[in-house]
Amino acid sequence: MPLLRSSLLPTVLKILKERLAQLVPEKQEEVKKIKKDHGSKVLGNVTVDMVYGGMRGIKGLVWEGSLLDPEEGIRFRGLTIPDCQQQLPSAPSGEEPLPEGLFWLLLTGEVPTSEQAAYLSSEWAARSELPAFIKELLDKAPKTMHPMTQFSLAVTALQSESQFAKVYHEGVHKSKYWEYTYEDSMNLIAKLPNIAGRIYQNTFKDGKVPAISKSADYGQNIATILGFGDNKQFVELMRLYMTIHSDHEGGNVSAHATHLVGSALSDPYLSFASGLNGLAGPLHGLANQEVLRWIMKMRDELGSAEVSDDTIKEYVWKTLKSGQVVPGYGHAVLRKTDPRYTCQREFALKHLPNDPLFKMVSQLYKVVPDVLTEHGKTKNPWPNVDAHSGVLLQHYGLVEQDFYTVLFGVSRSLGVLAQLIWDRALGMPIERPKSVTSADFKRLS
Ligand code: HAX
Repeated sequence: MPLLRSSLLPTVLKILKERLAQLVPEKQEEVKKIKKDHGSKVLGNVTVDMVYGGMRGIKGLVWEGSLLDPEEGIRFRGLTIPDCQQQLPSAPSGEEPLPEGLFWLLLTGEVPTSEQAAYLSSEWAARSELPAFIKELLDKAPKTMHPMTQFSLAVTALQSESQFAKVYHEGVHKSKYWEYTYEDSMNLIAKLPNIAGRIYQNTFKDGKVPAISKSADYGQNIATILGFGDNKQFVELMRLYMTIHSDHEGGNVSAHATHLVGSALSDPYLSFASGLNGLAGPLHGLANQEVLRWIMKMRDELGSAEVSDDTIKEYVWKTLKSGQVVPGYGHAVLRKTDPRYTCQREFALKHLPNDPLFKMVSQLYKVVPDVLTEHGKTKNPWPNVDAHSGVLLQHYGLVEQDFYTVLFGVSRSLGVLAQLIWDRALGMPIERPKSVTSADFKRLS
């Protein structure tokens, strides 16, 4: 789909669903033609190593919103992160892109106008209220329950509000699936700040949840509900954070899990809850919590005064020799520094260059890649997104690292739900790859 600025379209549409209704039949025709013209072409070989190796490199999914290049990093509908920072609308008083603009871009392939992004801000704020039973459920959750477990629980329980599940039960025609997936997705995205805020305030504070403003944007509302709404830099950080964590093509655990569960026509709530459960794993989204924990432990062990590169090097070796991973480093696809890391580093250089923890993260950036290279196992010794996000949150006072993956999850909803809408619009079938036994491999010639 060619990248257009939405303002160049003949009719300036504010309503995302109306724009989608125009795009869906065009895309359905395009896919029909792709299947007719290219359906029997070969995408690659599958070796036994690939099957034992977490299916790395097997092309088996279609994901429209973003594509990950091993060297260059993520592009959202063709736009790099710096492109998004330049081209997507920002708030009147801000510089960073609004996640609303990114969602529009992911869904339509078009850069929205400020007016269209503002329309999404007001849509999400209008749909943001939680049903009373979800509030009660979260209020009754023990404080010892991990925030990601509370998050997944709340999203699963919200399923009882699913319009998709309701109309499916009533016998809706499949051509309408995408419309109800859209409505559920919009409602779910809209309610996530209230869910995240309630989890944060209940688990770490006094349980009083600030109200969302119906006239504020998504990033501002997230900052407000966490208690940092008056800090302009934190608000900007939330807008940037929500934009860059949204999507990372289709094969990562949270994206793939959401897509896979959705393929059984489980509604967006059930599908996204599955994605969240995957994001809660320490090799995936939970790594941002793990990074902070690891750095804090290192600081405790080495003392909080400045430490030399050699001391840090020894500490990294100690982690590796004890059979643990260095969190925040390595990636299944990337082979260079993650541009999501770079963009957060630039934010830190601009707003908090003298923060001691940021200096330590920078020092790790100097030391860790060489150690991992010498260790010789990791295919990518460079930092990923999770190596940097925590230090920014710490700086502004959001110090409870167990909460960090919840923020990642709020952002991830934008990417995986945009794709889920397209999955239903394109009639993607139930996913069912073939499995084999190890004995089958021995019979190969
Ligand atoms: N520290 C130590 N060892 C590492 C490592 C790291 N950071 N990264 C990879 N390795 C090891 C692997 O464990 C593997 O060892 P074994 O052969 O003993 O199993 C070997 O190096 C080869 O792994 P790889 O091919 O380079 O990496 P994978 O594709 O298998 O895994 C991971 C990619 C991201 C899971 C991996 O690099 C890792 O565990 N990193 C640390 C955790 C982390 O930061 N996760 C977040 C990733 C980004 C993300 O999803 N964010 O949400």
